Amino acid sequence: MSVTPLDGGLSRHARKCPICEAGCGVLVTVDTAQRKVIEIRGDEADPLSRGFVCPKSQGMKVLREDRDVLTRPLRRRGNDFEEIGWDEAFACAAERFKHIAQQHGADANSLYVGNPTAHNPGGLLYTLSCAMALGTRSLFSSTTVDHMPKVLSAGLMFGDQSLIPVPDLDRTDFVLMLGANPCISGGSLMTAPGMDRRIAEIRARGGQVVVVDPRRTETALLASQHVPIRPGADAYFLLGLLRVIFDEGLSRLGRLEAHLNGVAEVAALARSFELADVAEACGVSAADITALARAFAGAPSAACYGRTGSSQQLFGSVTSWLIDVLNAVTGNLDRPGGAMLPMGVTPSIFLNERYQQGVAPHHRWFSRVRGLPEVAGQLPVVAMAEEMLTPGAGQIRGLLTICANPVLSSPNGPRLSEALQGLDFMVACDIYLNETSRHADLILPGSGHLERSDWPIFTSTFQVRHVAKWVDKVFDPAPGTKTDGEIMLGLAAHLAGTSEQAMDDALAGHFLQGAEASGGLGGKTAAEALALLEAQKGSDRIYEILLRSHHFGDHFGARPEGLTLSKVQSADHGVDLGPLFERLPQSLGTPSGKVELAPALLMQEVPRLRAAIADFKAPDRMIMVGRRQLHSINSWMHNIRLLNRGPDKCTALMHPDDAARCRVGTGERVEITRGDKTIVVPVTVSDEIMPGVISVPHGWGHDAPTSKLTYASTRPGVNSNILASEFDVDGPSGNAVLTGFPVQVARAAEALQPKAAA
Ligand SMILES: Nc1nc2c(c(=O)[nH]1)N[C@H]1C(S)=C(S)[C@@H](COP(=O)(O)OP(=O)(O)OC[C@H]3O[C@@H](n4cnc5c(=O)[nH]c(N)nc54)[C@H](O)[C@@H]3O)O[C@H]1N2
Ligand SMILES: Nc1nc2c(c(=O)[nH]1)N[C@H]1C(S)=C(S)[C@@H](COP(=O)(O)OP(=O)(O)OC[C@H]3O[C@@H](n4cnc5c(=O)[nH]c(N)nc54)[C@H](O)[C@@H]3O)O[C@H]1N2
Ligand code: SF4
Ligand SMILES: [Mo]
Repeated sequence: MSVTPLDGGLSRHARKCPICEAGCGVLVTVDTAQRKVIEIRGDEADPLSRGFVCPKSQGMKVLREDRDVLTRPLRRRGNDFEEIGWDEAFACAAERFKHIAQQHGADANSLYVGNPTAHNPGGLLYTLSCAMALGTRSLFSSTTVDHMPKVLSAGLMFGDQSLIPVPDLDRTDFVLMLGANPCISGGSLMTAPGMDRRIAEIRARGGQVVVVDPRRTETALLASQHVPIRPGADAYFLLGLLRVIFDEGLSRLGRLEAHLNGVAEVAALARSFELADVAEACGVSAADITALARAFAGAPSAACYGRTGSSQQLFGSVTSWLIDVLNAVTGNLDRPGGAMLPMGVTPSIFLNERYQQGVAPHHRWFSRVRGLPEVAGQLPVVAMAEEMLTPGAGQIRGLLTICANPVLSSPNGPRLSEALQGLDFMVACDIYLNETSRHADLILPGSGHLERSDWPIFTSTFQVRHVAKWVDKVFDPAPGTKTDGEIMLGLAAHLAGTSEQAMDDALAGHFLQGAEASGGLGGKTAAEALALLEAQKGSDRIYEILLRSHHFGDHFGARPEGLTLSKVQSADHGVDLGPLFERLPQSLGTPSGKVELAPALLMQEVPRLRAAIADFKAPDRMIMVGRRQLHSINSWMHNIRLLNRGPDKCTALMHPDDAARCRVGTGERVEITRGDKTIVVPVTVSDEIMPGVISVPHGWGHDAPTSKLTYASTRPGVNSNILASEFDVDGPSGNAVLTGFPVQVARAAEALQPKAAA
């Protein structure tokens, strides 16, 4: 097992860090009797992270020491909160949600699933139970401020939203990276911890890494080349690359040639844009685009990869799509060293819909007020406030959040704050009383990260190498506390009016039936397989079902060499199952059975793209982008002094030319204005950002009056999303536009203090 006894009552536990998608292997030394963490360091033996960790790994220790972290359920009492018991909390929540549903219909209750849920197996699984028990279509998640464009384009191109191509980093000769900074972010939709080392390895074997980003990022500094690009203009850049590739006859369809639909259409599309025009729009010269196209197409293998910067923009869906068109037409889709489709040790269980009887898993219904589209069963977060504030049939009156802080993470937080305040009832499953949870009637805090078992529930299908890993809890939950999984299961059971065991069995049964239908039970029935399970309940039982019935599993005895729960549990640092392998055309879910390179829904965006080119060519204002920071994640971890000391981190990066024009220097403040909204932020002057662009990190603005973030509130920063507009969306996916919008920047009047956040 993954525990090593040490002297002095200490023991060392192999774990995975639960903070971000990288999921680095860590060794955690603890004093079990004292329930104290002594040390956390990287696990050299982890096949994916090979010893790498970032400073946030210390979160598992320091969060335990943060007195603001909640441990007991809280119920609103006037402007304050009081502690209550779990049973009372569940009963109250169920009664209020049921009352809303009875009065106004099931859709009047809503659910918002935030980012840390993705690294929290119990939390995510039993949130699905809650969603089923609520029976609402008012489902939201951070996906629509993040990667919904990629989910949509994967669904359209491959017929399965979970088939998101990942660069085969260990074998590639060329990576073209758009709008990603994995050396800080840890990598996203690409589980590849330790990117510094991986980039060095690619370069050491003669390969190239090219980073396309308005900022000379930490990743760009390690890359072979940095290409500054005008924010929001990636689609033009990609069209330029494609134009050169088709004009110069560099396209190679390769193994998948007979399985690609729409090659002629995308060639015609690329040729309908002039290279000089797209070059001017994106700010990358025609000569540079030409050289990059030749290098990409000519490399023995290459992968184009885009992340949040390419997704949270006005043409996020088109950009996400064209990235994989580029991979496909250069023969790099689904080939070693190219952009591959990880099988996953467990299948994707969230955002994983396929076409069913020809019906696409998107645009099946639309939001009530603005008619924004559903994708993957979810409505866009940008519609949430108006659905709560606009009276009429279908108005949202109840909300359950888990691991979410949309008041800071989504556009126009102040309006969302107002909407949350007006709800009939709100429950927040969160460890802090913060900008969002302060609006709740009940706050239900989950116990610490080390008090739950863990496995990569969300990232298994994004790993650059197949690795099975399951880690045990280190501490038993303290008396009177519950894990997020237990909280969501308890809530779901109360909502459904059944026992937790029955609710848990129902979810296990759901996955067993799915496995039976897909042939993963080795000919056994769901009931027979259930009897063979080693884990008797909870999220580990579901892990076992998913593991054993999927590709690498033992199919419940039918393939004895395959993985079982105990085999994975006995591998301290994870089971290395080797490199990615080809999956197409077998895995396609499109009605045609082919890769669709020119989906109609995305081709319809072309006129809009063409019309917008003039705006990009002649920007008359500064353009705003975001910036992730090593020591925090989105809107949280700012309350931890150890991670958030030193100079102010919430600063606007400006190029020296722009700073000179505005007459500001480092440390002085600018007003950044968009329409009737203004924020005031101190400046950091640096030529790492390209001229004309200003970068402000998101997730700050911890000065809400009734939150309890003792340290963070002493250095609150400003909520940059006050300037993001809920009316700015990527049409096909409904994703928020968080990068690449125009703002006005001026030196702040001396008397101005930073403006309050939501
Ligand atoms: N301007 C701008 N805005 C952005 C982005 C951007 O790049 N620019 N990025 C967007 C992206 S990609 C994302 S994913 C979203 C994220 O946005 P959200 O998912 O809405 O929020 P987070 O900031 O991740 O907040 C996580 C919440 O979970 C709580 N929490 C942390 N750990 C646990 C736990 O173990 N259990 C429980 N119960 N609660 C926990 C924290 O206290 C916090 O309240 O932000 C988006 N917003
Ligand atoms: N330390 C830390 N790690 C994190 C997070 C965090 O907040 N902090 N958040 C986690 C989450 S939720 C996610 S989704 C991932 C995100 O992972 P990444 O997407 O790798 O993270 P970012 O650092 O936001 O990288 C986006 C880059 O896009 C650039 N950019 C902005 N606009 C454009 C544009 O229009 N075009 C191009 N080409 N580039 C553009 C930005 O300058 C930035 O460098 O990170 C995760 N990891
Ligand atoms: S990159 Fe940092 S935060 Fe992310 S999993 Fe690794 S150690 Fe944890
Ligand atoms: Mo994200």
